Amino acid sequence: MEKTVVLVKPDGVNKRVIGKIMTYLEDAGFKLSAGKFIRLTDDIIDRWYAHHKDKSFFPDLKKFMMETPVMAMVWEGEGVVAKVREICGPTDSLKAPKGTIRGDLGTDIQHNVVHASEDESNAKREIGLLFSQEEIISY
Ligand code: 3AN
Repeated sequence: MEKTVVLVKPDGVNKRVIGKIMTYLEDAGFKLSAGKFIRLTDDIIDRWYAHHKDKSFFPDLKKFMMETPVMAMVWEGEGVVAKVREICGPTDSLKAPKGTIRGDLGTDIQHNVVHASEDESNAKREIGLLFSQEEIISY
């Protein structure tokens, strides 16, 4: 079954909206297959955001992602990668429509509450970076 990675970022952890975010995804019919708090390291963030490494906002992004542990989750279901991206809304919370996670709970382009894998190959890469096979359950 298709899987995707969702991170509740430090702004979401601080706002105490982890449960709300899970509810958006459960209400959409998806299944939580794994979840844990992880303190992201320098090395993981470099690999996670390799496409942003040369951007001016990267040092700030890295600092932000290390402010608290993130809640890392694997969600499963048909079409989960694209559907979860829709439920999250566009990157900039200020432009995200109401009804999306970022539109309802985010603050701006950096403080946008969640990460969701961009496509299936990134989902596999991100699962490999954060989870071992035995942490991902079927039920
Ligand atoms: P998405 O998370 O929607 O796939 P990406 O991969 O373009 O968006 O960006 C990853 C993260 O980098 C965003 N969630 C945001 O926190 C940060 N980011 C992206 N663009 C900017 C920007 N112009 N200024 C500050 N932070 C940014």
